[in-house]
Amino acid sequence: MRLEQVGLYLVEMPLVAPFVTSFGEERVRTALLVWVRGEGLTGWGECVAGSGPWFSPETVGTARHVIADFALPLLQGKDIAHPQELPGLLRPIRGHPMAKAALEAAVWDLWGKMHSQSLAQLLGAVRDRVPAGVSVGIQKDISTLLNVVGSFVDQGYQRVKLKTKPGWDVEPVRAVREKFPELPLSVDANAAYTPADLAHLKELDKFRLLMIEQPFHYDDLWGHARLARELQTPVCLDESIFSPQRAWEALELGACRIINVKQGRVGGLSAALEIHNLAVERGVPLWCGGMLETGLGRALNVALAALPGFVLPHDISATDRYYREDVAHPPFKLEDGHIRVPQGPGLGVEVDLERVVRFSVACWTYRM
Ligand code: NPQ
Ligand code: MG
Repeated sequence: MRLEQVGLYLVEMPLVAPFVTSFGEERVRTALLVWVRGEGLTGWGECVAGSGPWFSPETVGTARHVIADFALPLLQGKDIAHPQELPGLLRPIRGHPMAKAALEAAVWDLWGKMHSQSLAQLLGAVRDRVPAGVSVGIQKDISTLLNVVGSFVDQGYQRVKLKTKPGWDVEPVRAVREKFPELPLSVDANAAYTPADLAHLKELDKFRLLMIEQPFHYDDLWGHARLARELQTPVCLDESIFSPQRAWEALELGACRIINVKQGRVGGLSAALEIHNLAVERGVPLWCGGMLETGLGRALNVALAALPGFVLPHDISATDRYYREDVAHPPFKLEDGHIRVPQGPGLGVEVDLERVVRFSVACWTYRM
């Protein structure tokens, strides 16, 4: 396949409620949507980078720059035989996994449409629905938290993840555990602790958590390995795993027992498949993380989560957990605590161009 035209939309999607983590508060999700045109069809992808370098070093601005000025020239005039050729073609670019992943995602969607195959089928999915979990931001007080968690439990979410930070950890977790004794529960600190917090983190061991996600700095594999030896609660890594190589190193070091896979963070679907195969080989449980994606990124996550190695509930929620109006149709709904895997060609969702344009603050088009 030859790409004839590529385009980007920078969109600002209002969230139904502010989302607060240890790295900040988001009221609007700024996202970069990518389309690729070739063979008379259009494929779509979403870059998971945010407005600022808070979760990851990349931003929507660095991603646009790297895609437009470095990635597209590397793809110019290339006859792409399969989407899995993208990582090789983009290899000269160091870093920038989210920028590369967005282009790869759009090429997978185009490829699926060309061959009338769903992304789930192309990846080797073994499920037609995936268990939905929900990530609950930091709240203003514990009684608000209990109400928010209760509402998600009533909706059928199968696992609740509490965002934590120093000063919002043991007490909120204790309160939720007391009110919901059987709820599958985890915590995610987004790198807010340091190894000096070891004794404090050990207090979390008594709440039967499924895991503690990314307590330390993303660059600190060694610190996580030492923590993992001291805690009973399994350590899960998110920000630290930005490539298949890093996943292998983390497992070799014993830095985690569980991996949160986000295809954008690890450099694309091909890289995610590589991590998946490594994890299956080693018996390491995986789940699919979330980045407040629009319906485009959400559809891709659902397809990935349908692979055999994804065995824990995901940060894949219904569309209405984040957005009132999404750029893709139909919205994802919770059915018996699960999200159904799209069956149509490629991502299996319809892009609503009117909404893309309405939410966009800038767009760019490139002739290849
Ligand atoms: C996590 N996601 O697992 C991330 C963190 C996160 C669902 O908890 C803009 C860009 C907003 C990136 C909000 C969830 C974000 C973001 C949260 C990442 O760590
Ligand atoms: Mg996380």
